[in-house]
Amino acid sequence: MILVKLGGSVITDKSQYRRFDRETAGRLASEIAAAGERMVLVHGAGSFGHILAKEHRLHLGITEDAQLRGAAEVMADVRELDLEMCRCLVHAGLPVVPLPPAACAVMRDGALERLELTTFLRYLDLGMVPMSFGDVVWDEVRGLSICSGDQLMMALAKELRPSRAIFVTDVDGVLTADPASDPGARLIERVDRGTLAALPRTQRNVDVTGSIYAKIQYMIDMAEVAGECLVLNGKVPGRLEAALRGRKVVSSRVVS
Ligand code: IP8
Repeated sequence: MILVKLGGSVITDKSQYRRFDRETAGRLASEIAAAGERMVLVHGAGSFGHILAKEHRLHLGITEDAQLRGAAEVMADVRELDLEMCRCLVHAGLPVVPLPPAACAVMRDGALERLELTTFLRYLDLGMVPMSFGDVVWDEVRGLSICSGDQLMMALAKELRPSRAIFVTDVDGVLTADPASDPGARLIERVDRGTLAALPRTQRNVDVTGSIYAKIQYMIDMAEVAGECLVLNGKVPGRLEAALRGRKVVSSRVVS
């Protein structure tokens, strides 16, 4: 079984509110369908989630009623993105089933406390492809929290023990620097805890679900429970499909 996260940076234009990248998403859907593997999918929120979530400070918990309206807007937006992604996958011939975290997860002080895995397994066993996504979820302490696609990946990997976990992003993998400010940024082919400590602390957009360092930390933890953990560039045609088929591609391999 393979776990795949389609990052928000690859299926949306993160600089423009609610801008879906239909061309890339459609091509990735075809690559996923062509690989024909048993899979669970997760996608990020990109510009359908992070911009408004930050504006309404949803990542800090609920302290005023007005935030509830903001939360509802974000939830509606990420569901629209999910619907777009589902349509691309169905069009490519994949029997995808959307599983929104707000209906099958519980958070505790920002951490993903519980995820209803039975639901994922039932659809997976039926031959369908469960797909979840970054969402706003009920939190026992904060009222509401942001549940990221990375938190979902970790929870799914712990239980499902995938042979491979693939993070699809808009760069070749984990780089030595931010390519937007440093054209000399190089790909790090093997990422471990030491790599994380050595990375420079400068970056462009810090999401409501944390920096690139937090994301790499999740991947390193995931490498303990997945056979192999890869980060690759979904903007380059063919890379995801090749990786799904077990071929060697330009990517970072994350190890624990
Ligand atoms: O894009 C964030 O999920 P991510 C979810 O996987 C929201 O970090 C609602 C911003």
